[in-house]
Amino acid sequence: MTATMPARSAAEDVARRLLDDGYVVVTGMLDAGRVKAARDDLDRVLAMTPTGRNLFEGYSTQRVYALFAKTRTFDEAAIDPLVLGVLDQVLGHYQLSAPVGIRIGPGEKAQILHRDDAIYPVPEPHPPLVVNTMWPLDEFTLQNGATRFIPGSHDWPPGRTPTGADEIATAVLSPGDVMIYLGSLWHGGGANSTDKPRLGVILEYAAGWLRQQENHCLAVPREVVKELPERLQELLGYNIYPPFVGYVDGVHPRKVLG
Ligand SMILES: O=C(O)CCC(=O)C(=O)O
Repeated sequence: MTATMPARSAAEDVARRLLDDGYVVVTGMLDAGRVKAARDDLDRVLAMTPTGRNLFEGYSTQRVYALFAKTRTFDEAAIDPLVLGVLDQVLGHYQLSAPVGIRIGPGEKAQILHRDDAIYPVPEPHPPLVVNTMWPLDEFTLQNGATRFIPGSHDWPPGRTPTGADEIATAVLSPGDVMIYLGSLWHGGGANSTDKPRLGVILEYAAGWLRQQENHCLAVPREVVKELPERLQELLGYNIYPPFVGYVDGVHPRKVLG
């Protein structure tokens, strides 16, 4: 059982729990209507989405990349005030890095445990660089591929790696919850031994001075971006890291949106 906090919690309290434990689960973030709308729309997208190309993606798992080009159902979640309040405290200046819908299919094996921030060649220990959010759209259970993670592993000394199954916890979550976890927390998708897929969406954020994992300025058509809330435009990359990292022809990138 994973300890939880309610959606009415103060961002400072959620951020403290995140920094202390490496993860925090907040309940009641999406109501049933929003969960259903997101599921239905992602089902439409998933009907056109191939399965993974390697063990990390999972050969029985589908991944919806370029998420904000394909569905409008996570626009609000991406700029949820509580989530952004937590990110303000933990990352300071940040952007969306990897927003991905992940449907783990029946028979999928457990994904290798990893740290999301390990893709950046920054020597350890370092301040938080990456914060991920997992939004389950199905019940996440031990059997159907709930995210696995190692509590406290965000604080491990440099070079320590996972050693055994006994240290791994399972994120048993319900649709409407969000699990927020540091990029330094060891985690991975679970094995799905049921006959039904498990759907969740990760919205991963990274410090504003890093390169985003997905190049949203190319992945999301500009005509689509123009219609989005300004904060979401900024998070997709139409922003600068002060004083001017990310400029376009000498000006702020929001100017290209007109
Ligand atoms: O699907 C999950 O539960 C986690 C997936 C994950 O960590 C990843 O693909 O990087």
